[in-house]
Amino acid sequence: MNSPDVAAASRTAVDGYFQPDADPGDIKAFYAANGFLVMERAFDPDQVKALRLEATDICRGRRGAIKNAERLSDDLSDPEVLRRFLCIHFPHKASEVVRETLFNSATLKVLTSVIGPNVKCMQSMLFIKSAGKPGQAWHQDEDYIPTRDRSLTGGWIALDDATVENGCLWVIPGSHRPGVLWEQEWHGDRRFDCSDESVGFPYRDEDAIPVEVSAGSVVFFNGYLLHRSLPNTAPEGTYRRALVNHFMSCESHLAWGPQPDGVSSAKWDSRDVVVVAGQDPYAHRGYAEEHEVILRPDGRSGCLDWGASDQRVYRDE
Ligand SMILES: O=C(O)CCC(=O)C(=O)O
Repeated sequence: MNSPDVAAASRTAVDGYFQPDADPGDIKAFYAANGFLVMERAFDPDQVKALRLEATDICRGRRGAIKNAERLSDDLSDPEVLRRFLCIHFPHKASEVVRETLFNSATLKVLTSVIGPNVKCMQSMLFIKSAGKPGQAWHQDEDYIPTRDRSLTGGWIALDDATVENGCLWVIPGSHRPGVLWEQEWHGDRRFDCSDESVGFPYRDEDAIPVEVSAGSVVFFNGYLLHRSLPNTAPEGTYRRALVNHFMSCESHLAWGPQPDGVSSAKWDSRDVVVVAGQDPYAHRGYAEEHEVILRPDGRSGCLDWGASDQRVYRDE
């Protein structure tokens, strides 16, 4: 990867790398065609530094307990702590520093351009992904977080420069357009974590492009876009940290999380959301806390607890 400044100067909006002063119409047009874009310099170096420090404090349990995580001794060094984590879900519920990222101005500019004026957030994920940690196989986020209007949008904030070597995102441009959720199955591939892999789609791995970005950039991607990440193969002691926030339109119901007893699928609307822009037409329903901060398993031992119904065997077993 080029140095961040050289890379930023040599790119144009044509390849999907935008600056915070970009025209909202250009943002919307590129995203509609490709299903992703990069907003460079959305967060400045001081904000990135603060988020990295916060990430370490979250992993140490200093922002409250993390479900499924062992209690760690204060004697452990930061690298020893970070090495134990791949991904923590819902850090915005524990950390004000993380929660503030939902309201980042460059982020809101993109979200209101590609979703509409009314936007809510339902999820955040903090990826530490230290050297040797796995990636995530091909998937579409709407398989996990369904919206009614295909408005699901990930905002992937790079806390380190993300490169092919350390496991950046890969996307298949335009793969969101058919609006099909492809079948999923267990991959049996040690390069990837416990989540299933999307299969049967009409694209090849060669159609994918790596989205290398410098720290402080945000990769936005549509919930139907096929994307994956590969393992971090960078030297020991390095990280590919990213904070991913997920957003959708306020107009859509959110049938996600524990379905309340006696509520039909059509009426199911999780209220564990944060409105980040505009108006929420369902504000009169109030808001709730349904999810807790939880560690995501990164290997076979945890896969069965993560919703796998079958026996998960790796290809080399
Ligand atoms: O950061 C990664 O390695 C994977 C992130 C991802 O696939 C997602 O947020 O949907």
